[in-house]
Amino acid sequence: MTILENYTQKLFNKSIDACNDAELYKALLDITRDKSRELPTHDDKKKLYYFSAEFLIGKLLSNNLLNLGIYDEVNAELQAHGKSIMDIEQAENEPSLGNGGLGRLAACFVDSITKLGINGDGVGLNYHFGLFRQVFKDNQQTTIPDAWLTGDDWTIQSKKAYTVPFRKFSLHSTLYDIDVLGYKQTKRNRLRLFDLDSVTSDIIEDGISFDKHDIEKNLTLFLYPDDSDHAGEVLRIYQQYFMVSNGAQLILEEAVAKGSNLHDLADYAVIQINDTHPALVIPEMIRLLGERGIEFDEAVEIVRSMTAFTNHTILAEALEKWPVSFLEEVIPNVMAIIRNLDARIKAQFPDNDAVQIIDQFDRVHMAHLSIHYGFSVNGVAALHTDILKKSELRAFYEIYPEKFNNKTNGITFRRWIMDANKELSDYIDSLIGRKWHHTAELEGLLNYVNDQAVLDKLESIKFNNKLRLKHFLKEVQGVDINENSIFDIQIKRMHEYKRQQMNALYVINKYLDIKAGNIPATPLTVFFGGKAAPAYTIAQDVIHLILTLSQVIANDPEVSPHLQLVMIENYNVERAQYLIPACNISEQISLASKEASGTGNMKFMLNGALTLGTEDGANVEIHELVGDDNIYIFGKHSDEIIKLYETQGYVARDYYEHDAIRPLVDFIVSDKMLAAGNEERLNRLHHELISKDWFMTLIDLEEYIQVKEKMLADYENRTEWNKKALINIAKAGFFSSDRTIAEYNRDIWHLKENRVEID
Ligand code: OAK
Repeated sequence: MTILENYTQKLFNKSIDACNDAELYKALLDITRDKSRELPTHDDKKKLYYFSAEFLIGKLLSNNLLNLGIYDEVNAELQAHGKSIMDIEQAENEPSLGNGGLGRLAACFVDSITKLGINGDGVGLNYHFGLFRQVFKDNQQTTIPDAWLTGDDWTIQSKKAYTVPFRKFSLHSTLYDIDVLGYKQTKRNRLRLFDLDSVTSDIIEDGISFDKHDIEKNLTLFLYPDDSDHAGEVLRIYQQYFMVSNGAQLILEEAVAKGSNLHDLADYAVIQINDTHPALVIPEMIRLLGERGIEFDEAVEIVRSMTAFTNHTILAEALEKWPVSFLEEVIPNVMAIIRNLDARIKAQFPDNDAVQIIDQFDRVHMAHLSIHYGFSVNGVAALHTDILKKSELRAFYEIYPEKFNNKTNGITFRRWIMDANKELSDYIDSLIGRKWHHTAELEGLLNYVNDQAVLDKLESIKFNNKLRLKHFLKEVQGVDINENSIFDIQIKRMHEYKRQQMNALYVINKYLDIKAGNIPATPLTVFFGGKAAPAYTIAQDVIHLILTLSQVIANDPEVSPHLQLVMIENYNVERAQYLIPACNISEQISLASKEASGTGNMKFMLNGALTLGTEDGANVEIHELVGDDNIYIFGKHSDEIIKLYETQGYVARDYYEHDAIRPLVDFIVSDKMLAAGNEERLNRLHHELISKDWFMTLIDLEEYIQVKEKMLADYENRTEWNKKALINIAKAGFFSSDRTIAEYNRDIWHLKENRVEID
């Protein structure tokens, strides 16, 4: 009897043939969990704790089968019974533990940490309903709870539990672990997700609103609960402190168990904080060391020597600042420690306002706390780190140049090509062997750049992935797409700086162009996907624009054979895994200086899409790697943009007056659009673009249209296009998160790498 039959018999008393997909999923889940548990956890003396509010891990079944090295075997067995892993995986709920880039990066990182054989766990929260599930209604985003925890998931309750003291009460935590497997490794790590037994969905009212005051019942309900009022902000502080206090207690318990006397804690643990959500771990660890008899000054130095901080954004609204009074209300003991830490900085740098922890408005700057009381600060792409040093964090760079370092982001190739694009992955194996599974070295593919058969095969794989996406979208969203069109894709959180609105203006331009009789050589399908924060009105308006425009185009028989606009509902990791392998044009069009890195850009490149982008984030490094001929770059450079912000030199209306721009912007409030859409939303967006346009959509619009047109024309020479695609794949190796993690380890963590390489 095979292992799978063994489990189906044991669980359901059925043969494989007699099981439905949900039963097979359950059997495979149990097999995978049992096999993972047979692997010991890492046990080196020193350990990394990666603290993050988000871990956007995606579905785990295929990924874990792959990492265990049994994917092909299981796949073959299922196929022999007429079953498919892809169908079975539909029974798995995607964990809703993240929002965007920072969370997906954390997921790639724990994969790579384990692949490199590093002793390191992720520390976070077990959100019962995660971010939210996005549902479109009347061409607008609505939000419902994402009930992903069913019992048949990957979380396993641990015996560890701690007490977290707040001002008004204490809470007792429960810990859930999710095993993290490294590709063909012999040891595992874990995600340690803290939770509270008393949390209940009973207090959810309609949609995702709930009683924000009932902390015992709401603490781990949602990721990023609405913080537009006082109760919401205070709840965020409760969540963050609950996460870090539990995490810090876990660190101390594990270190002491391995023989630490606490004075030497930094020999046992290093903490990486993923942006500032976990920054309270600094005062909390100092507090806990104090309780255990360590003097304050020494505790400060211990914590400083073991805490490193990663910055993921320069957007002011995302740089957390908590009013002192809120922290006082929730965690006065911790606030007392922050005051002390602040006083030291005020004494040391009395005239340097830019570096204070508590500012003149009595707000605590979490990034400033993290920089002063950590030993490392890193940005996530070369340009981003440069901007931190030169402008955003310049005052800190002048004090602590040695703390600053760059770690350009990366992605795990296991999920983003081997799993998401198995046909391409297998084809690459047939060309250059399997070594790249471990090294990410793909440059051997360059030998095939003039091999027509290889180029044709790449195109046929792309076509198959388009078909796969077509079937998936038909099933999950009921839309029909044209597999013979060019796929142009922009998938990421909805935000003005990412400029989905600029892409929508391009679509309007194309629509009007087709109406004027200019029929494209090849039809074009433009895809968007992304969630908008519920309190972010303009982002909701942009979703509304896209959905309404999509309807207008679909209902126009002159245009719809040549142009289609699709907004993917509830964009998530699973959907990304279908979209990215099918893509021709990767939209990376943020306002230069604003996208810290981007990681979607890397996934698209690895799957043979060409980038249409600004010189922003990691696009700059992609450009350097592939050269001018294999990327489509447009737009103003970051230094010009930064200057425009400093001098308030951008006036949207000046651009709006251009003949090429005005009709596009005005189309938003045309009769056709108003007939299909919501007047208030469309008018607001129109007004916003003309009179504010904080993220300078219009400044780059004309060049964007020109370069995109050039790209579409270039697509008509398929051999040349496929060459560019091949070069992009071949140059993507640098963006493996194994490389990124090796750099973090070399420069920051200094942990043993116990990787084994079997294939
Ligand atoms: C989320 C919340 C607060 C601060 C930052 C984020 C975030 O997701 N930032 C994104 O991080 C990614 C990983 O480093 C970057 O690739 C994105 O550019 C950045 O927006």
